Amino acid sequence: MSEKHRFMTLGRHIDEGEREHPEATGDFSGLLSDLAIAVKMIWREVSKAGLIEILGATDRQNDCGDEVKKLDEFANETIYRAMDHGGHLCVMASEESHGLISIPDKYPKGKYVLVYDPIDGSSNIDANVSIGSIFGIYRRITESGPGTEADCLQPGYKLAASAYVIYGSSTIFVYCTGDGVHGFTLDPSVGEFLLSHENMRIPDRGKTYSVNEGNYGKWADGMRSYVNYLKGTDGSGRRPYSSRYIGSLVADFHRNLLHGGIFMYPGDSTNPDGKLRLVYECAPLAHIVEHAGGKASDGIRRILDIVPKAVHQRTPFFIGSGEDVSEAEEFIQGRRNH
Ligand code: P6P
Repeated sequence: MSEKHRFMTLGRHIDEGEREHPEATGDFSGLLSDLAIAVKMIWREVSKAGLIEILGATDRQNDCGDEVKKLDEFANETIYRAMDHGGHLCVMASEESHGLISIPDKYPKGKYVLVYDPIDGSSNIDANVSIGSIFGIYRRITESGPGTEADCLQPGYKLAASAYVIYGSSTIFVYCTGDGVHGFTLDPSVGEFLLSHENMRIPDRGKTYSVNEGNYGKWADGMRSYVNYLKGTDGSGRRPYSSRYIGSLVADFHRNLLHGGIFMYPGDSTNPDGKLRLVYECAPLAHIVEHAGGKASDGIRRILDIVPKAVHQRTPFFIGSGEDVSEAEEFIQGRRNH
């Protein structure tokens, strides 16, 4: 890493990015900085989750039918409170909120939209497995006033920024504003995210695949053929891939982004659209992986081209190294069977 970047904080990186865009008003940088503060507050609770009464479940299910953990609720509230008064946003949408999240009347409405999964993989927190947060930021398409559903249902190629945080052995904030993908590792001793992964690029092909093979019996033939091909059990005699599945989307994605590979959550006979959510999980990660040289599709269409019809809409999801995702598409589409 260059000397200049040895102590590059997330805040400075955001500001330098703004200076490279003379038309920038500081609004976007302010939004990203507010988000970084919210993430640090979530990290503080996640890092103590085993020590204080924030583990366990609430008595609620979210709109996706998932059991709401206390940490989900805390993270959702923390992001909302950090972001609702800065004047950068006109509306928000979250996995943990049934409808749209309005900006209170007393606060100014901004020109951006925030869609987010506050804590993804929270069922893993009591097992001390890495979990994550996922964010997407759009420019509003309505003129003024409170944002609407149309502002939240934009295709992913219109994302102005995307980010994820992985709360693991270290906490890393990875973001993309269209000018490369950059990772910052939290130094708890100073409370700053420091640049640790500059210009992240995913290898064109990996050696690992991530999928819940417990669903094998429910998959379509193309999906089964592809996984058999990866495992070398299709008689091709090729060198098999290794299976790596944490069961925490951000953790599986982050590993594949660093080392190459493919993550898959396909549709199946009981859930034709799979489990993962297009707007606030798949599209932001697809934005990141494409800017890192990778690929993301639903098996047929580019994720970023899909126009959402509903905030909590699910989609089959194939994301990672470009050559691996393209190969998966050949099998899924029946253009190849070994
Ligand atoms: P399964 C966690 O609950 C999550 O939403 C993602 O983080 C993860 O990739 C997926 O679900 C795991 O789902 O059905 O394999 O347990």
